[in-house]
Amino acid sequence: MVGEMTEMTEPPLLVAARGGTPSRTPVWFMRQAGRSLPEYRALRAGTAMLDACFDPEMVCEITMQPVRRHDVDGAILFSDIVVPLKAAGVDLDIVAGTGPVVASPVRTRDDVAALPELEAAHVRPVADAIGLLLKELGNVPLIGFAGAPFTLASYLVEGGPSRNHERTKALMHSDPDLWHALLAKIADITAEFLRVQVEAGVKAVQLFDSWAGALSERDYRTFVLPHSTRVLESITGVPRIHFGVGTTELLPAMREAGADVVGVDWRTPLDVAVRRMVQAAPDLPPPVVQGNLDPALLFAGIPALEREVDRIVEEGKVASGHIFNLGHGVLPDTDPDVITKAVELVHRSR
Ligand code: 1CP
Repeated sequence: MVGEMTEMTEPPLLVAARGGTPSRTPVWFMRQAGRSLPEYRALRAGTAMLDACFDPEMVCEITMQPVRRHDVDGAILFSDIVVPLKAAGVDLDIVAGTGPVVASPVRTRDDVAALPELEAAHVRPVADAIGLLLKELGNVPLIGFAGAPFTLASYLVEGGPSRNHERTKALMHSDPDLWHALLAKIADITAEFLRVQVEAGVKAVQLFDSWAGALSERDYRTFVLPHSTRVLESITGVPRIHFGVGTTELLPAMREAGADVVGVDWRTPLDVAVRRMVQAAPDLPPPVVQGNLDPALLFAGIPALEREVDRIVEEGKVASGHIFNLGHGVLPDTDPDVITKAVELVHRSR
């Protein structure tokens, strides 16, 4: 009886994440909070991004805004991948229009040795925000997240956003020992940040390795996979989503890292993505996938959007479960009403 009750009320996102059959296709959008919404811009006016991330009431309100508007099946915690670095004491800022900028890039043995450790107390405001959110969200699951070691290393080594990640790749290949020491330290920070979020009550976590697609599969396996694996394996009790952009070649390896759900960008059709992962691991059931509408399609008009949603839902059927999402984050100029419409279309599709 208790089991039946739990089954009945388990949110579609969590049912899909464990490979069950949800009552409707669950959908949420990466960067649904804090990008395209006028109510977000109004609330954030006059507050620096990182100050907002350490203000529990503001984090709670910004996280709730897209949930109220769009009827999405998941809430993504409003934060940023550099929050745990900042909290631990790394001198960095998020510059509007640019992104994270690190005051002293990390490139030498001394720089790596000087990287601080993250303690739970450093990110207490994030845990407090999660506490507030659990009271507001009802049955909608809260998704916590962190940046994966490679993507965070890229910001630390380059000193900011980078197109080619040349200093990062140079460090990786010229001094592998130093590289692994750096990634091990970041993995500790990431694992602790996720542990705090799970303990505070998030119902799923996503590891964002946004820039992993810049790597060959060989380099990914040698220099990144062991560290992302350690992070994902440290998380127990909630589903783990593993996402990157441009990762067509990396999907089997990203699954191997210990993901319950593999995020797929818009370049690879979901059925092709699933087939690749099944071929690489024929003894496992097909994976659960998340994705993969091209964020630009939210500008293409409703008929085109509807066709794409139907195609993606259909292609997702070969997976063990499908959480609908974009293939990357919501673009800043997206019309919020189109996002609401996309959610409706996903929920209506079958
Ligand atoms: O839905 C949400 O918006 C939730 C909050 C969220 C998330 C999940 C933010 C707020 N950032 C992130 C993750 C994040 N941050 C990623 C991984 C996801 C992705 O690939 O999009 C990355 C790579 C970052 C780094 C970052 N932070 C960038 C990208 C820079 C680059 O290298 O191109 C930027 C612009 C930021 C700042 C940022 N983060 C979030 C917001 C709302 C903003 C803009 C703040 C401002 O400029 O005032």
